[in-house]
Amino acid sequence: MSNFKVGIIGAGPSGLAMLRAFESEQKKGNPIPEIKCYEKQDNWGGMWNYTWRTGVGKYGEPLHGSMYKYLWSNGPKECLEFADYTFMDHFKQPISSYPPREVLFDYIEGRIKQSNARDFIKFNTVARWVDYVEDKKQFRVVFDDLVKNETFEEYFDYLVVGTGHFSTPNMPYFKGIDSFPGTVMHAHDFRGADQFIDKDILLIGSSYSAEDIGVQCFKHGSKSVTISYRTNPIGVKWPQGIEEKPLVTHFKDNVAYFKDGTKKEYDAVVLCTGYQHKFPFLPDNLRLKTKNNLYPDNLYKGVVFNENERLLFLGMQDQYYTFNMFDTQAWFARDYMLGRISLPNKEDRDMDISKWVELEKASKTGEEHVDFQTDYIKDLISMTDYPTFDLDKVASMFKSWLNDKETNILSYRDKVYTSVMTEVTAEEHHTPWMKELDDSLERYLDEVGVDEEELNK
Ligand code: FAD
Ligand code: NA7
Repeated sequence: MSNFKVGIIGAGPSGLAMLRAFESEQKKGNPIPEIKCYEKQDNWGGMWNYTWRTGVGKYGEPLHGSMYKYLWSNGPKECLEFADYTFMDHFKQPISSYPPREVLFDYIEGRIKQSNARDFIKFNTVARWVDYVEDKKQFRVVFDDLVKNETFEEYFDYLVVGTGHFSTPNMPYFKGIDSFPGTVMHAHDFRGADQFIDKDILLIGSSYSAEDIGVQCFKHGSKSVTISYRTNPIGVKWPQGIEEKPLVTHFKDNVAYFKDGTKKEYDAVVLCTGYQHKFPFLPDNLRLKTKNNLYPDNLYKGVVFNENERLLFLGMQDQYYTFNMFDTQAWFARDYMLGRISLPNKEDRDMDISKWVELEKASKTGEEHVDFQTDYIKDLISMTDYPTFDLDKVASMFKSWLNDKETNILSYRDKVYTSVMTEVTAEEHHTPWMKELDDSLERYLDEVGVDEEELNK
């Protein structure tokens, strides 16, 4: 064992990628440091670990989960596939390109279950506070064991933060919303469309959450869906029943007034206004301060905190790529901690960061953003032994996906893509997505779809 100690906060896909990276090193017979991972929920999987709860969890902690029932992957699974554990490795048969949440959870869990990673994770344990102890060159981390209701501390030479950034809502105020008589919630608390059946629903925001919650509510039977945008509309061809309007100016009772002078009555408002990067356990000098960007400032290679290079962050970017990007970051983080990758001096790191930040600023379209993140991952992969894969092909799948959504937002999930890892083409799901109301793993793997009569309705 290498004689240093690594603390990982969070056992979502990013934290698990870190554990996997060290495991792959250990399997080669190489020494690894002492590792401990702390997770505030009672299971791994991060966002993919669905909870019915809202507000606070069992132990009174702010609830992490923002996922909801009937959530299906919003991008092709072929774009997020692990290079070292493919969908074929896990399911042993081709599956569709857009699986539901439970299926993706199963896949994430399948890889990590192959190792003894669970032994390294302490669940129901929340990181409360971190100090950097300069003379020891270590982090002192204060944790709460939520089950025992006990506080304890640990020291680490490196600290890896993988706590996600789609959990703490950004909740803007709109004049008059305080007296809106119906439901008002943030997307973080949305748990499924059931309560919005036959309702007129207003979604504020024009990104992934607004698009997906809007389409789900339409699918499950909302009377009407309005999506209100601040800067740009989503701009796809919407079916009758979903419309986009410019920003709400104010509310009066149950009526929303919009910038274009129109107004409409609503039963419910869902704020799909994004999330804050929030690290209540980090002091000011160790805190990453960023909006939801493709290249957060102050992170060298998107991972190493530039003010204290023993503090690492995983998964803090806005995401086209997800699971495989977290892997490439974790492999980079591992090799850096093992001393195989040396850091340039701070001035050169600043220059490297600025280069990426400027490149992001210059990229405007969805396609350019895909290219940006692809180049970022290529850069990371070139530095480690993470199995390389055809990133240009993945980028072109992302671009087709963007196009598929524009062509038909209701059926893009019926498309199939080919894995660059296995060259296996996905199987069409047995039921068109718009007709599939059951998102369980059991139903998904069932070979029988809805009957013809249902389909033709
Ligand atoms: P998370 O998954 O958020 O995990 C962070 C973990 O850290 C959690 O388990 C949390 O409990 C733990 N934690 C937080 N604070 C503490 C603390 N103080 N102490 C201890 N533990 C702590 N991605 C896709 O690829 N496809 C999709 O279709 C998709 N849909 C999404 C839909 C929604 C509604 C949301 C919110 C996200 C979606 N994502 C999707 C993105 C998703 O966030 C990533 O796939 C992935 O879960 C990010 O992994 P992570 O480990 O970085 O963060
Ligand atoms: P995003 O992608 O960060 O988008 C946030 C959206 O909220 C975006 O359209 C913003 O508009 C809008 N926003 C933010 N503040 C306001 C205010 N004050 N008024 C109106 N609109 C506002 O978050 P999402 O929740 O959509 O997606 C996050 C993840 O969840 C994603 O990875 C998914 O997979 C699921 P802007 O364009 O900035 O004007």
